[in-house]
Amino acid sequence: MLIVLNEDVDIAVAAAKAAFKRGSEWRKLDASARGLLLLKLANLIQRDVDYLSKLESLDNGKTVADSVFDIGCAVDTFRYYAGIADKSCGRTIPADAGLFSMTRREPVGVVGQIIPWNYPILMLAWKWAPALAAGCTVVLKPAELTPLTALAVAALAKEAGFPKGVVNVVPGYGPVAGQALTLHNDIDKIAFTGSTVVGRLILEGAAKSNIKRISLELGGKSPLVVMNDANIDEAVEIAHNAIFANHGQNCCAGSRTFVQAGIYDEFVKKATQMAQKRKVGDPFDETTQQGPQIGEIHFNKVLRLVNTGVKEGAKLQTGGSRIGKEGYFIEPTVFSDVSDDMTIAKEEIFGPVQTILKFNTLDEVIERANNTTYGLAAGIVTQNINDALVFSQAVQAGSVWVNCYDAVVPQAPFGGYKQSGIGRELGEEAMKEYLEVKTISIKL
Ligand code: TAP
Repeated sequence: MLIVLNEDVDIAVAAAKAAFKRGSEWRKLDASARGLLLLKLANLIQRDVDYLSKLESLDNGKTVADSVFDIGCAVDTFRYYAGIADKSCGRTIPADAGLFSMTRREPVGVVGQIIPWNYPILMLAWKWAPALAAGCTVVLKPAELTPLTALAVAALAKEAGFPKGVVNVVPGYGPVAGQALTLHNDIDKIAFTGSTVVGRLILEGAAKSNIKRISLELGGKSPLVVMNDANIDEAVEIAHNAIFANHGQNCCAGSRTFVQAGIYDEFVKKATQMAQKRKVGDPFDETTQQGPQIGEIHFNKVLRLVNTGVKEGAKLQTGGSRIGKEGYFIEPTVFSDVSDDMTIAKEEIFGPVQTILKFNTLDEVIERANNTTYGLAAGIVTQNINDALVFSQAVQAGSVWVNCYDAVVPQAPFGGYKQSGIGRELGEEAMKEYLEVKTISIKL
């Protein structure tokens, strides 16, 4: 049933607007005091990790161990932004015409934040921490499939002492609550993570309303390149985790595994064996590595793409089917003999499906790696620093990992080239996404 939530959105936006008003308790706080509030929130999340991780797994289906890991990353993110809240400096500028010119960085204002279901608490942290450090107020719409931990963390924000109206959560459906935020004239910026299709709608909404600022973190079809000189066991493990982590429901998943011809057959054999060992089942069982996919629609999409892979001639090495009759469990799946024109090499599957492609030279693989509308991440496994640097410079991706994958940390920016997004999350770059630059010039 669709519940019309525009009224709720209006109430939340009005609260956020009032909290942002000049002279409000929030606006009067020193930047360092905002940092202290973020630190308190981080500590409260850490205090409640047991409860929050179980709630996250109940809602999302990821293993409790994965939830605990995500929450640790969320805590680190809040702590990082707590530390830089009061380090956002302007400049003095050697301006013409005898002017004394300087810049100030000021919060954008009321921010609408729309997040997906794959990392609920972590995406919340990536959105709230830089926005609040910058001095904005926020209205968050969590994914309708996973709203529970956002509500629990909002209660912790209250306990931490954030003033009334600074932090707001409005659960609701995307085309209703999400769209209402996107079109709202009192929202100064939307930060969005999710599909490229909805990212486009967000841009349209901004254009149709008040030209609000936009940052987008969208999909990917990220290449992971394994060179002949790689330690094959390490490479197989890196590639396995790059695609199977979080059930493959990961925007920067290494979803095109390019392996050089000299080690291709051995790599496929070992990758298949590793996938077969992956334990799928109850997320609350400590030995489980992979729980169910998020829901029926997504589960069917993954299986449909697997069938397309078979029909288009890729070689199914293992997996490819549902496990059991209940729940949305999918066998860890490995395809070899995948070519660039196949649907499974082009479309984001967002599931536990590894596609292994063969290449001969570095120049060839760079060309093929870049032959996509996406550009979120890329990786290379090699012992040759030259090859690693040539690839890192040539590949069109916001993050490049050498001899590792998915190494995302709060200090370093993350985001997409091309249709994988606009703007950056994490690091100082993310805070800039929530700040306007004001130039003040004084005639001397
Ligand atoms: P989206 O549909 O993009 O959902 C992401 C968020 O946007 C959710 O909160 C969603 O609300 C909301 N939304 C949906 N329609 C909207 C609209 N018209 N206006 C404003 N907000 C709207 O992604 P999904 O359905 O969760 O997954 C679809 C595909 O997106 C996946 O298969 C995957 O390829 C990709 N995806 C990418 C990422 C990342 S991290 N880049 C994350 C998740 C999914 P609801 O709660 O109602 O859906």
